[in-house]
Amino acid sequence: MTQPKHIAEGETAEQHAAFEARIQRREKIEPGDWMPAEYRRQLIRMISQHAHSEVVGMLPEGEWIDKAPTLKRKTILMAKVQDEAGHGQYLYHAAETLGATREDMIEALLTRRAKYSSIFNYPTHNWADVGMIGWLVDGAAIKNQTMLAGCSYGPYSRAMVRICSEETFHHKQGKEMIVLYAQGTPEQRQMAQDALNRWWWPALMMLGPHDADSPNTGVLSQWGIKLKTNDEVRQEFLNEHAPELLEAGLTIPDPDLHQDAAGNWVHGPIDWSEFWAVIKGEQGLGNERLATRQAAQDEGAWVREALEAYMNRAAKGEAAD
Ligand code: FAQ
Repeated sequence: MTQPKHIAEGETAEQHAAFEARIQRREKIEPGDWMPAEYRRQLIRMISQHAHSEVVGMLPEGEWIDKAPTLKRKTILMAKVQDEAGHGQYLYHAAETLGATREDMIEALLTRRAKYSSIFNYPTHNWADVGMIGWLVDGAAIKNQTMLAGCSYGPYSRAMVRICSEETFHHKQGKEMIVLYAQGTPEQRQMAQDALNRWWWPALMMLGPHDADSPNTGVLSQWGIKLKTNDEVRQEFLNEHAPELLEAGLTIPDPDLHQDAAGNWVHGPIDWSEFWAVIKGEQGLGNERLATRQAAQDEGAWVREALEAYMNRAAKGEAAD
């Protein structure tokens, strides 16, 4: 007899019904609680990919730390990049509560078994890209993550609360920087516009395929992991950011952009072939990003070995300095 969808071998319809009832009551699911295997698999997939995104996300902006125009901007950028490393750590820990191991997650990233956000495969060409990442990329991430802060899995939702408060600072510093440049010298205005021209479409894409093409949204919504669909989050992002960018005096690179009768901003067609090519590493910097992560993994091997040796000695009760 074939099992109904999402009921794995060894699971019963009664267990699923009790689990669904907890979701309906908006109870948080905690690590030791019974959960469907598919709920666990989906969470590990999504949380580990989120963790990889934070870690790979350090690379495009990290390149600009030693090129920042002032000490103030350098300090802000260093703090931001360091925050992303911390977010990666919280998220790897959240995935570990579900039984995923760090080694397997890193291996999945490096062998492309796991994805990370398409947005971080785009290059940073000028200093305003740093501001535009803060304004648009953190802006899109916050819309998504504020929603995930209400998700049904306790450790993920709690990690999101802290991450969102830090991302809010990132968003504000990016917006402040771009608004300043948009009102600055002709060269500064051009730099801000170039950055918008390059980051606008990738920022819309990073919120995922349209709902009709999103295979995971159905079950994620059913189990209270996603409280809004990809298109709903994209609409929120668009409604906030389109008028603010226009007010800053910038031109959004979409001739079809308009507001509908209900006041919602409507974008033109998204080039999803670019999105998939960027994810696969056929376009953009995917291969370079993974090579950089592989090098970091190789160069850090001695630290992991030293830690393991220390832990083994400590377990035997041998004193270690
Ligand atoms: N890039 O069925 P759906 C940040 C994949 S953090 C690559 O719609 P789902 C902070 C998706 O994995 C940014 N792949 O998937 C920061 C699936 O493939 P799979 C990351 C993508 O999960 C700021 C397939 O397409 N945020 O920016 C992308 O329901 C500045 C079908 O898609 C998170 O990860 C994409 N953009 O919805 C850091 C938040 N979109 O896995 C530094 C958590 C989709 O089946 C600087 N994740 N795919 O092989 C989520 O909310 C969801 O996973 C979505 C995708 C909304 C990303």
